Amino acid sequence: MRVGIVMGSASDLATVEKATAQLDEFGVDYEVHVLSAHRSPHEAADFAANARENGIGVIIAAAGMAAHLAGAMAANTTLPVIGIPLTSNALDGMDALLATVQMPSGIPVATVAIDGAKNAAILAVQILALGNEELTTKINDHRAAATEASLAANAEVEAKFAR
Ligand code: RP5
Repeated sequence: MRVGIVMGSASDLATVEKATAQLDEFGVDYEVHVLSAHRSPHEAADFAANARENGIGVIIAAAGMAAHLAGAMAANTTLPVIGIPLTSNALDGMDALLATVQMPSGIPVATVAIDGAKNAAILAVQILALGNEELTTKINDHRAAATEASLAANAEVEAKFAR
């Protein structure tokens, strides 16, 4: 199954590419689209409604400002939807964070941090890894590497301040 990635504007691409880079690292297939809850609402709804039959297992939706894209995806599919609220000039991403995270009961969006594209990709892979041994191994190896890097940093800092 692929990850379906949508963003509200081509101006969101630089952040979204942190997610695609992470998916490339895992060797997980994806497709990427610019679809807007406000500028192309019908196309966005069609994408979500047809995603499952088009082989998509998880949707990642990135948007800034009045960020309704992830919610619009979730409204039109029962696939898991991960929302990435994006920073914008006026409110530093708080606008998008609240718009993405505050979904009404019954229509969930798993919201990652503001600009948290890398975590969105990791979470998408964790979801796809359910029932997929090869991906489970990759995600566990990735976690082990993060632990190793953190412990190595700890050793370095402890050594620097050792008395
Ligand atoms: C949102 O509005 C997009 O996701 C983008 O983050 C923001 C600004 O879009 P542009 O005016 O740069 O196209 O819908």
